[in-house]
Amino acid sequence: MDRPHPGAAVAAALEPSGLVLRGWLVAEAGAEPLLANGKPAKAICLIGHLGGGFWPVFSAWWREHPRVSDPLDSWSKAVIEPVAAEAGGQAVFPSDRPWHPFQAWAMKAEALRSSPLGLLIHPEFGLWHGYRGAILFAESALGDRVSAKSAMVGQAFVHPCDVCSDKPCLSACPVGAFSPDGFAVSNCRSYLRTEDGQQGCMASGCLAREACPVGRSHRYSSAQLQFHMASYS
Ligand code: B12
Ligand code: SF4
Ligand code: SF4
Repeated sequence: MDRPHPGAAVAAALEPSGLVLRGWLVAEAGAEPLLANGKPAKAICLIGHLGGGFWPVFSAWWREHPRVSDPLDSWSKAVIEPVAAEAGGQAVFPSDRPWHPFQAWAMKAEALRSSPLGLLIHPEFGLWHGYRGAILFAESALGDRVSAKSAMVGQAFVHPCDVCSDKPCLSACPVGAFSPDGFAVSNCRSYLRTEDGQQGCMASGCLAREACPVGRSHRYSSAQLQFHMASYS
């Protein structure tokens, strides 16, 4: 007999952290991530945030652990690893090498699409969301049984960027880092080291991300934006 689906228990266990269960997918045959026992994972449960709801919880934890390295990654592990163990799965994280394809997973779990910036855009939360981990499971039925119910999967989906004729995100970057060839990381990072960059994007967040009109009410706080920019630059 099937064991009870762990989805509801995972979602409930995450609640105090401000993180949310973002969705489920069945691992692609031939591209399954491996479990610690060397066997392929069959179902993947994605965990992340919609808006900055987790920030106050993380900030309080960080004040109590001021010397920890990579604070957001460390907090994510402290939150998600026990939830994964209780659910009978194995936690993996976006910053761990080799990188797991979190964005490719997310496009299957939630039917999201890529924006011209490389970030996935959510119809309600815009560019203001991200991923903090995933739980891998050995049983494919878990993914099947929930992905069929996932809110956006299989429904008519209007990609916000398709109906955004002006695309202000593409003209907002002071060094034109976004082009059809991709994201010029070195142009961006060099600019961030200048006086203008320190007072602009480093202080108030990536101007290209800021220019997007979708989901603006879910924009991160200044403290969160500064934290992400400092970790990225
Ligand atoms: C390497 C990396 C970067 C690199 C290079 C990005 C690149 N050119 O590919 C750098 C350091 C530049 C970067 C920057 C940022 N990143 Co980044 N990054 C990653 C990381 C760790 C690996 C990406 C990867 O190669 N995966 C392996 C391939 C096989 O997986 P994939 O899903 O199939 O690959 C997709 C991406 O590579 C994507 N992609 C291609 N070009 C670009 C360009 C950018 C800017 C991004 C974000 C993605 C992207 O397209 C692929 C197909 O979907 C992921 C986490 C992860 N494990 O995926 C985060 C991730 C993609 N990054 C993320 C974010 C938020 C950012 C930043 C906004 C951080 C910040 N400042 O807040 C910045 C954006 C730049 C800016 N100006 O602010 C988020 C995206 C969330 C979302 N809404 O989609 C992720 C998923 C991390 C997370 N914890 O959620 N990032
Ligand atoms: S500004 Fe328009 S094109 Fe750019 S990310 Fe937002 S919706 Fe998409
Ligand atoms: S952080 Fe600033 S320089 Fe870098 S891509 Fe965004 S707008 Fe351009």
